[in-house]
Amino acid sequence: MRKTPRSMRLHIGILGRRNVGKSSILNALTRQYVSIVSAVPGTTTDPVEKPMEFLPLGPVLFLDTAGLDDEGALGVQRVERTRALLQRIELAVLVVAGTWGEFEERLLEELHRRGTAVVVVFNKIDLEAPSGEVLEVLKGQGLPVVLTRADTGEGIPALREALLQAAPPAFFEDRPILGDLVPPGSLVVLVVPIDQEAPKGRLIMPQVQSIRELLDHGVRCLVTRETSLRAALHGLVSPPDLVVTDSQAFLDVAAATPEAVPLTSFSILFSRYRGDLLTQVEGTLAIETLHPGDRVLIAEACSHHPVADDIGRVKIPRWLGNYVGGELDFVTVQGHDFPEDLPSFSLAILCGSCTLNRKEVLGRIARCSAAGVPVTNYGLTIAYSLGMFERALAPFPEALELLRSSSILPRERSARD
Ligand SMILES: Nc1nc2c(ncn2[C@@H]2O[C@H](COP(=O)(O)OP(=O)(O)O)[C@@H](O)[C@H]2O)c(=O)[nH]1
Ligand code: SF4
Ligand SMILES: [Mg+2]
Repeated sequence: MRKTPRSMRLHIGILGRRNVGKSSILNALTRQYVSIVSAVPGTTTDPVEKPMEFLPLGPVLFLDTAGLDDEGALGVQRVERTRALLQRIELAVLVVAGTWGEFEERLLEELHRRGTAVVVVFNKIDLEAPSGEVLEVLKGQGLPVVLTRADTGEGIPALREALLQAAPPAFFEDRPILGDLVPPGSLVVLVVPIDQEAPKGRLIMPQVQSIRELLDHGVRCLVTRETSLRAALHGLVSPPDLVVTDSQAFLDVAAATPEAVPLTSFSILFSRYRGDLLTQVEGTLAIETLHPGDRVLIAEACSHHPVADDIGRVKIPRWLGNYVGGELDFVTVQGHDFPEDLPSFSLAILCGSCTLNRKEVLGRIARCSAAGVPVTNYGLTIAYSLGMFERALAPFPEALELLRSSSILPRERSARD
């Protein structure tokens, strides 16, 4: 991700008068000392640019600016430089401390004129809270408003979520599912079990989308059931470059696939495509610290009718319970329901979320993160509890790096019953 070019990153500008806490907000959001904070107005002179992998949005470029109310000959130059930045900013954080005035009103008008998405932040709420009247007017205009104390971090998780919600929809489109994992001309084997969960007469969307994307990228693609995988692999003159399976067939497929061939699941591909793979890999590691009786949330994005050996109601509870060494307290929600009492859960497991768009999935991940609840998904949970987490992450070097640098090591055992 560090290689993402600047132009592809969402440009988030932090704007407002001098000394309202813009640099402090940037530092709190990034949890780094990126920009100098000082009680002396006008400390940030040249705009500070910080490219980073920002959860939950992904690759962004933060632009911390000099106050737009700077004075004097130098001050005027700084204001001009900041104004020039306005045309690059796609999402503006308009920071106010205390009173919303003429200055903020004009800045907001200019941002609207440019079509820039805006989140309003009232900072320094320990010193002065915004008036209820102003809040109502701003919210009445449909503007997201967040109250923060940048020096203590209060309100920063809410600001993260507001940024996610306000980000332009185009930012969430056009991510690859798997076409970028292998070069054109290579061969990918897709393993599709035809079991009682498979819909009659068709394939499901993640499978269809994967096939189409591979074709678009000039990659050859072989689709087979898990029962025919060995024969299919045997018939090839050289091993495939990647195998992708339905998570439920992981063990059989892993047994049939040579160790040297990268293997993953559709659901793990979807964690990267629709959600945030690295956050969910980190969340999966929390399985290691689960105890029997802990509450685990299973959040399915659609309201499909559960079948006898349902993945979310039967298989995952069984595999995870086996791994943990006792029964867990599972709560299942479906569709757009998402529980209010999130902090009571020790782990949240999202389904493949094939019916949600990326923004919604990132919203769920952000809500869990803000509540301090580790969050994972079906494929990652299954791979982990079946003792093949590292293998299932083979196609994603960054995820492997994260796993290897973690202090938690998955046990070398499987929950297979
Ligand atoms: N009391 C209080 N002080 C804050 C808060 N946020 C920032 N500050 C302080 O306000 C001063 C200006 O902050 P800075 O981030 O440099 O403002 P900028 O000029 O807008 O970038 C510094 O002394 C910060 O420590 C807050 O929420 N409450
Ligand atoms: S939305 Fe979730 S539960 Fe529904 S079909 Fe897709 S992955 Fe399965
Ligand atoms: Mg500053």
